[in-house]
Amino acid sequence: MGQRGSKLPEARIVLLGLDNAGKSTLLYKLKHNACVRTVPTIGFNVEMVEAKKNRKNIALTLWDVGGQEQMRQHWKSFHQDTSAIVFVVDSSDRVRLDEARREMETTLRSEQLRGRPLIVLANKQDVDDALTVTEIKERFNLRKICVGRDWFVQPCSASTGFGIEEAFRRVVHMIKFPSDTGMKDNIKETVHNLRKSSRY
Ligand code: G3D
Ligand code: MG
Repeated sequence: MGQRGSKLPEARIVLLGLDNAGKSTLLYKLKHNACVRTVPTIGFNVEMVEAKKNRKNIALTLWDVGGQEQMRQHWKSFHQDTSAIVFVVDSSDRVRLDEARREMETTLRSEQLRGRPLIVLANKQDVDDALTVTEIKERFNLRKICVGRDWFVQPCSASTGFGIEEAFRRVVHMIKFPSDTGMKDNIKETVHNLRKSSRY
């Protein structure tokens, strides 16, 4: 397994979803248990959190990738060595649900993400009339598009913290570690490649 400065087995988790879905709010809620005022993410944020899997400590590297249209072409740069995909949906935004579904479908077609577990976070459940988990499962046709991988939909609110711990317990439970040989220390490498391939 990959070992970084922390000397813990490490798994890379990628947070994807449209801009405004709540990815950065979620990341900082999880990392600092704080409600951080976010600005649209230009590029990405990355944080490491520790967790326990099978009674062993592990480190999760969480990549929060900007969701604006011009950033989505770079999402695939984050696919390599990813142990699980967390796709954040703004459940209160019915207008952009189809756009979110299309982006999720594109993501799931990635060869590098084949068989990786998918955790869909039905975020913003604190908003009145937010789509329910059942509605999201149906609108995204998850049963069909997730054939061949484990998947789960977790209702949550990144603002209030509702459902966040459960979501990440689920992520830890579902992740698969890359094989020893396939694992690279790729924070530096990914940053380097992204700088090369984009303007930010
Ligand atoms: P992104 O990183 O996916 O682009 P952000 O999204 O984390 O920047 O959040 C976008 C906006 O949604 C922010 O509001 C943030 O406070 C809000 N938000 C995130 N999660 C929730 C949630 O669970 N419930 C509610 N009600 N709002 C949420 P602003 O107003 O700063 O743009
Ligand atoms: Mg963001």
